[in-house]
Amino acid sequence: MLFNTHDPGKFAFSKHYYDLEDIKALTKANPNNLSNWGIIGVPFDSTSSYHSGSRLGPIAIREASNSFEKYDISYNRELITNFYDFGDLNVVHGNCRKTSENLEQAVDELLSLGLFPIILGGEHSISLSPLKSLSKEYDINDITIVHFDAHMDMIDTYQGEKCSHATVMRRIHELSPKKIVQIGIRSASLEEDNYGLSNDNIEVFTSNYLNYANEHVKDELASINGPIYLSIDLDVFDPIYVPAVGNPIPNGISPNDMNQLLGILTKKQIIGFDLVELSTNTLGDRSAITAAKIVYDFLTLIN
Ligand SMILES: [Mn+2]
Repeated sequence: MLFNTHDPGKFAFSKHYYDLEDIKALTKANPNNLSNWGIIGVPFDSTSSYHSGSRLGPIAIREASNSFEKYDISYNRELITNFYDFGDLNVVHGNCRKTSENLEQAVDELLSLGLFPIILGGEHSISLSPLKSLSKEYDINDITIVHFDAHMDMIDTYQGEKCSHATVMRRIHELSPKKIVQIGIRSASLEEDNYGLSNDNIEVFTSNYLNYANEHVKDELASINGPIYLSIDLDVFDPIYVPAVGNPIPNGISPNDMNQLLGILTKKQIIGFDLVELSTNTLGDRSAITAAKIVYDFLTLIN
């Protein structure tokens, strides 16, 4: 089966494809063009520890995407980026490692087509696989991870598991990236805080810091050189905007904060992007619409 996925519908404005060779020919003609993207949903939530339900995240995001116009008046831009929605990964519920292996293979296939990955969660454990895939094409020591989250996700083992939504940034840090920049953090264990403080290549901006000293974050993002992997846990938002997440925490960032920072990041060399932890079974709810808008804004701005 293609990408080991099934098809629950497409993200709005996804290009149709009839033949993978057509996609390859198109991306080969523009080898340095960072505007060719492939979407894969990962409906996996087996390591969720509070609100489960993010297995329905990809379907809720796609459904909400149909509420937007192709032209974005606030950016004065049309969504013209070339992207293909390949449906949802066939996950192995209850098995984080096997699901991660399936996802790594699927992202390998995306990269071989010349497409950069957009991964829709699912919970946060899914972020490790795209980075493992990308590190086969890029030097991992050159990649900066920009991580929006209420939580550091730097625990070594959580509930006895190395593969978990709560340990994913620790696993990514162990791959030796250039730097991990964490934005919106307002929940961590002492172990995680100490780990962050004892590693020079982990930069943590707490939620208060973001709210009251926004220029520091903007300057940090503007100064990044080289490839960037972007991981957005939707719990980075204040629950007033995005309540339907696995682990909501008060005092988060606003959609306006995200717009400003996305505007800076999309001028950089982003090579992969994931959006995780949407946990809703209500079509069209505000959390799903905010999630879909981030993907839509990303695709509008990245080209
Ligand atoms: Mn989180």
